[in-house]
Amino acid sequence: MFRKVLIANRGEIALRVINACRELGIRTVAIYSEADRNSLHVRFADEAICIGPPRPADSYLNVPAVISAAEIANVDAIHPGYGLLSENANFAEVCRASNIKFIGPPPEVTRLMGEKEKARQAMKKAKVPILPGSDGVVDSEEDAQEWAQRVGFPVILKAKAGGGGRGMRIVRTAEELPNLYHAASTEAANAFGNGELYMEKFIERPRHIEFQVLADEHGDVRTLFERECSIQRRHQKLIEEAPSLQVTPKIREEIDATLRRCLTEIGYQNAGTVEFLMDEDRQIYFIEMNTRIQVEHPVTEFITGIDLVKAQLRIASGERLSDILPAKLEMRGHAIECRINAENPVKFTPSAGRITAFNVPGGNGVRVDTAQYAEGVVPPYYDSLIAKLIVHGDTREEAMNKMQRALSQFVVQGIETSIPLHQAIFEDENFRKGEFDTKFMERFLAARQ
Ligand code: MV4
Repeated sequence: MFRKVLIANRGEIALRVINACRELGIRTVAIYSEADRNSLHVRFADEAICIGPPRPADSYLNVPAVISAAEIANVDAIHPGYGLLSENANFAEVCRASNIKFIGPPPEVTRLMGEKEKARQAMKKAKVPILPGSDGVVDSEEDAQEWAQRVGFPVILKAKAGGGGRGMRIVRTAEELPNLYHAASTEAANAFGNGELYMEKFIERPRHIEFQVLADEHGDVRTLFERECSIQRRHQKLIEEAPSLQVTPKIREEIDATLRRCLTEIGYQNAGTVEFLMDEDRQIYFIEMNTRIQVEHPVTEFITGIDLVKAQLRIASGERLSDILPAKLEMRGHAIECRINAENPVKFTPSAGRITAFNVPGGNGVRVDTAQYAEGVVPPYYDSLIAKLIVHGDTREEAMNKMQRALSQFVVQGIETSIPLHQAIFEDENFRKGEFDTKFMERFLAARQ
C-alpha cells in the first residue's frame, strides 16, 4: 500500500479522501490555495502545502505547482478527487513521467472517454447499446443533414470534446439544422478548443441512469449497481438515489455482463461511471463515461457497504478486486443524496461569505460529507457545493422520510443554501411516487412561479 498520498482537491471530497487514507494508515498531503488556508482539508491532512492564489487556474489546476508540491512532499501517489484535474489525461501523463501513481485510469483510457464520439464507437464495438446516430463526427452541415435524414428528426448535435451540456443543440427540422449546426460548433470551439460534433437521435424525456464500476489492474471489472440522477437543473445534479425504480433485475444483469466484457477489452482501471439515458419504453442507451470518483458515490456506498475511495486506493496499489469485494455483492435498502449548495434557493445565485451557525443532522442511516464549519468562510472562487446529505433506509419511503427529518435539522446561517429547495422537492407528489425524468426540475420550478 502507498506510504503517502497527495490530495489534489479541496472541500468535502478532499476530506473524504483524507479520511480513507487515514483509515488505511496512509500519510496525507493537502494542497491549498490562499483562499483555503483555514479549510478543514488543510487542518486534517498530515502535511499541507500552499500552491498559489485563489483562482483555480493559479492553484488547483496549475499542473507544475501540483507536481512540485508532490515532489517536495515525496508522495507515492496523487488522488485527484472529482472535477479539477481528475479527467485531465495530460496531468495523468505528467504524474507517470514523474514516477507518481495517478489514482485513476491510465491516461490513454481517460483520453478515449474524453473524446465522446470515440467512446461511443468503442462501446458500440463491444455491443453496449448506443442511440442511433452518426458513425464518428459529422464534418459538415451537409453531412449532418444526411445523418439527420437517416436517423430521423428530432436529433441532437453534441460536441465531441463536450460535457456539461455545452455545445449541444436539439434539432427538430431540416430547416433549422444549418443555424444550429454552426451555433453548436462555435460554442464547442470556444468552450473546448474543438468544434467537432457528432449526432444522436434525441430522446424527449429521458431518465439519467448511471452504473458504478470498479476495475483492477489485472483485468477484472465489476459493476456496483446503478444510480438514478434525473433530478438536475442546468446539467447540475441536485438529488441522486440508488437503486433506480426503473431498472429491473434483468436490465441490471444485462448491463453488468456487457460492461464487464467491454471495460475489460478497453483496459479500464480504477473507479468509473458509465452514463445511460433511459427512454419511455425503458430502453437504455450508453451516452458517456466519467473516469473519476463522482460526487454521488456515497449512495452506492450505502446500498453496497463498499468504501469506494478505499477501493480506489487499494486498486491503485495493485490489489485484486477479488480481495476487495465479496464474491457476490448484495444490494441493501435505498439511499438518497441531496447536494447542499451555497446559493439562493429560488434564483440560484451563488452565496459566498461567513457561515455563522452550522448544525449537521445525524442518527441512524444519516451521513453528511462536508468540509464546512461554524465561523468558516465559503469563498466565491469555487463550486457552490458545501455539503452532501445522504440517507439510507430499508425502503425508498423510509429514506425519503429520513431525508425530510434530516433536512429540517440541517442549520446553516450566514449564507443562503439549497436546503429549502430540497424540502419543497421532497413534498412533491410526483417526486415521491418516483415519477420523474430529466425535465422534472423545469416543470417543478415553472409550477412554483
Ligand atoms: C441527450 C438527451 C436526449 N437525447 N442525448 C445532457 C448532458 C449530456 N451529458 C447528455 N445530455 C443529454 N443527452 C440524446 N440523444 C438529453 C440530455 C439531457 C440530459 C441528460 C442527462 C441529465 C440531464 C439532462 C438534461 C437535459 C438534456
